[in-house]
Amino acid sequence: MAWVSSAELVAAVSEAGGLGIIGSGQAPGQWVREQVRMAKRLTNKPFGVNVMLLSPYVDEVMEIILEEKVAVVTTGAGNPGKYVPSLQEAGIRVIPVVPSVALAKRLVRSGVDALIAEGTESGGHIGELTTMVLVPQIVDAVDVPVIAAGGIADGRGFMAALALGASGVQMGTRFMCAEECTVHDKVKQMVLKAKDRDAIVTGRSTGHPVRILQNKLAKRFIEAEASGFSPEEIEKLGIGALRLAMVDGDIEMGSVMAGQAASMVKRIQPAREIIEEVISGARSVLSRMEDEFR
Ligand code: TUI
Repeated sequence: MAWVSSAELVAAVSEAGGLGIIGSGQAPGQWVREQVRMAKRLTNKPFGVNVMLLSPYVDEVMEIILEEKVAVVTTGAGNPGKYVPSLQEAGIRVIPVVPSVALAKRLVRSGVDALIAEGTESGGHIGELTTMVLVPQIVDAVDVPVIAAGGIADGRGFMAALALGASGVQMGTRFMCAEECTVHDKVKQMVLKAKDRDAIVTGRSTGHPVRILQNKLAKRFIEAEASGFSPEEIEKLGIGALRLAMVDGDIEMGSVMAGQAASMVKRIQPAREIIEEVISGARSVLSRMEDEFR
């Protein structure tokens, strides 16, 4: 959620009973420090930072997280094993995103506190497996809490994740249309208009598949891949494109990373209302299930 999940949204989510996570993406350390400090001013509740392990700034971002004593670190796009001991010595909980059982097992051996099992329904950089098959397999393979992510946007998805054995859920796309989310309004409008098949995968040939909403940039990616461009040339198309969409509001040539659940997002509303709707939706599922099994 780089350029999407910043201090205002993070504080609102944590204030409402969730755990807000700052998306640090490829931002320099100083930006991360400012966001952490702003979140601390806006809430006394715990929050986290997501570290994107392909970022050129990963080491300085980790240093700043240690200095600022953030409560929780989640990681994406790689194996965070070498950072686990120093984070944990500082009392920081480490919760990596994993796309496979093999990486889940390896990271549990390195002592992580929990895992996020993220299915291919998610936005941004994705793995191959769906949430439906990934979550139960990781739950069976490890003895730490598993948080489900990918395609979860309401109380039904939340309850489905619990049914698969998850201890909680991570939701990104649904919060793109939170009032407190500082993403450009054109991006929010694009998410609201998205249909079921609009969140497509680009860049498979590069080894870094990325799910984005259909636009001119997505078409360029598809054409470049079909005409046999090299992985380096294809990756070049994406450089700077995330910021271009999320901050500058260029929804044609920018990379509007969003998950398949984009089409389930119906309105702009406060983060607190999103969380309350998910919980009340989950309660309705539970009472319907109880009736069905009586
Ligand atoms: O990281 C994400 N989502 C992201 S990162 C990102 S920036 C980016 N842009 C272009 C190319 C690559 C990254 C945009 N969205 N989600 C968490 C996530 N992590 N999804 C999948 C993974 C993952 C993949 C491979 C985690 C670990 C992994 O390990 C490989 C290994 O080293 O064993």
